[in-house]
Amino acid sequence: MLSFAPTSGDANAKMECAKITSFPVDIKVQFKPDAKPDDVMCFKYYNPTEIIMGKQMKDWLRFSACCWHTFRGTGADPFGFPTLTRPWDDGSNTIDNAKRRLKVAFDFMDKLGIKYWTFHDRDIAPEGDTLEETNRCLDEIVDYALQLMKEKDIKLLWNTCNLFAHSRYMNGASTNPDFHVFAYAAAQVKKSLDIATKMGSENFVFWGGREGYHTLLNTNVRSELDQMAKFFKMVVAYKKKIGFTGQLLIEPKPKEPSKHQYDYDAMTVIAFLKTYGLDNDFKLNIEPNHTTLAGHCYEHDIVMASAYGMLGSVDSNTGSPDLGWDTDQFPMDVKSAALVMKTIVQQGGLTPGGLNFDCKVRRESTDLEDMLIAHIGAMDCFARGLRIAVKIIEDGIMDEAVRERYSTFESGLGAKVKSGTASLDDCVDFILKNGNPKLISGKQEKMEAILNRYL
Ligand code: XLS
Ligand code: CA
Ligand code: CA
Repeated sequence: MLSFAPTSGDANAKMECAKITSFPVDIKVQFKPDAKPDDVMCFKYYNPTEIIMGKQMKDWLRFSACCWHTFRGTGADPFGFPTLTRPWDDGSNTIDNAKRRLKVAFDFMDKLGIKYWTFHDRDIAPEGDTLEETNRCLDEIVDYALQLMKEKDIKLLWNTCNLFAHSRYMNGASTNPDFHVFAYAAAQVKKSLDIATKMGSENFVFWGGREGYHTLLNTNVRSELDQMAKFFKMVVAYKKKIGFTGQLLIEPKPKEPSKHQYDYDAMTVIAFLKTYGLDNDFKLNIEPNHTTLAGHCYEHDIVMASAYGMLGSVDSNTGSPDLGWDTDQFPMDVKSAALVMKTIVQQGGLTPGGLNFDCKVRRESTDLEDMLIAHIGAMDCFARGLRIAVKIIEDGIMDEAVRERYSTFESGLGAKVKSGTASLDDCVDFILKNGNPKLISGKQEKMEAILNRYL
């Protein structure tokens, strides 16, 4: 979600801000495999150029920092004022402030060795009173961002449109019952696709926070889903028209801010894409924080999307499964990271997608160094996850156990069923000949115990 820095009326503070053009912690984060546990300003597991399973670690992991949380987050929540004041941000809605923020952001990524970034159109540039004025601001900032990208050799993993914060989108964007709002959203997306093309973005994301409903009493769900599909068809046509080569991605989320969101989870989105004939044009950007919000385990949507060849990218964060809302925390759980990386490695990587840190430091994490520690910790967690995943894959014990579990579909009538050439009558004959099936243990505890040996 977008949040905005506090406005500072203090003229001296504003002048001090204006002088800051780099992230004010002097560091270039290094790989130190022998680091002690409390040395958290270095990587213990992430060694970007080390070759693992035929690829450099940085190419398996493709880390990206996000603008909205990391550089627009203020720590404000529905019950409390901002706690995170950043010395480079004067809180003004000006181009100068937007440029300075971006300059510091690129310096921050450079210090971490992060080679990709992501943004919403409205995080990086001020919104004006009209579409034309807003687009002018955006153009100026995009040109500036292109300079910074070149200077620091940082690429755009994806950009996206904020189609949820402005009051015009309170009833949705493409699913809005009012065509006027649909058209505004389309105009906004067109501009962002032009920007994506100009910036060489490798992907483009749609997250439909208000594409859903609060009550079915005022909602025609079929009309709204048909509208969303038409909107995406227009996007595909425009993508072809301008020659944008990036991957289009949809990001599932079950709820928040809407009570029910149409892009509920991976399988819902895949079914939507297949229903409307859009499945060759889109893949999924999976955020595990949203997966747990949908009532699944952390890696569920990553595994489901990958199983159908639809895993495009990952918003690498976590929620607190004991809560019912979207906390966007930094991913620090090694076991989850290992399971995610196992799926990613087994599908051959995420390119052109990546691991985007759609995460915010806690409201209480008020030191500037917390921003660095959070990213370093999350990068190292996924690097360790990658190392563990590769070991599990190379040993093959767990995959062999799963293969063996389905082996009765590899020969005889099982194989005929698998190839689609068997009938119900064949199955009856099989049972008459072979009698009742035996109970075969699922071996859950054995699998859990084996996994623990790798962690
Ligand atoms: C919100 C989403 C959002 C998308 C991009 O919950 O995670 O930030 O990733 O609009
Ligand atoms: Ca996200
Ligand atoms: Ca989220």
